[in-house]
Amino acid sequence: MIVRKLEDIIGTENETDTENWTSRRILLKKDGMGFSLHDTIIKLGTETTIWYKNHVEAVYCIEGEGEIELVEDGTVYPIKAGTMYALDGHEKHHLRATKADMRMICVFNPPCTGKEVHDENGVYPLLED
Ligand code: 9YT
Repeated sequence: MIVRKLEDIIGTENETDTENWTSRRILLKKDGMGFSLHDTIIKLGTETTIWYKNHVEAVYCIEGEGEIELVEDGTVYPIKAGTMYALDGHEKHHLRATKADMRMICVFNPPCTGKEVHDENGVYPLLED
C-alpha cells in the first residue's frame, strides 16, 4: 500500500513548475499502478496548448474557473469545481484559467515518469524511468 501527502511532494523532484502550471505528481510510472495521478495548478491568465497524442488523460477540477477549447472545431467547454473532462480521443486543446487558478486532479495512462514537460507541440513524450 502506498500513502502519500501533497506536503511530502511540494518542493521535491516530483513537483514540476512551469510558466503556466505547477504539477505535483503523486503517483508515477515507477509506482506500478498503470496510471499516474497529479495535483496540478493551472495559473490564472495562462493559456496552454496541449496534445497528449501518447496518453489519455482525465482531469477533474476541484478549485478555480476556466475553459477548454478543442482545436479541431473551436468548441469551448467552461470548467469550474466539479467539472471533469476526459481526453479519450487525444484531442488537441487550449486550456485556460480565466477567472482563478484552477486546481486539477489529473490521471494519465500510460503513467508519467515525473519528468514530462510539453514539447513545442504540447506533447508529452513517452519516457522510461
Ligand atoms: C490539465 C493538464 O494536462 N495540465 C498540464 C499539466 C499536467 N496535468 C501534468 O503534468 O500534471
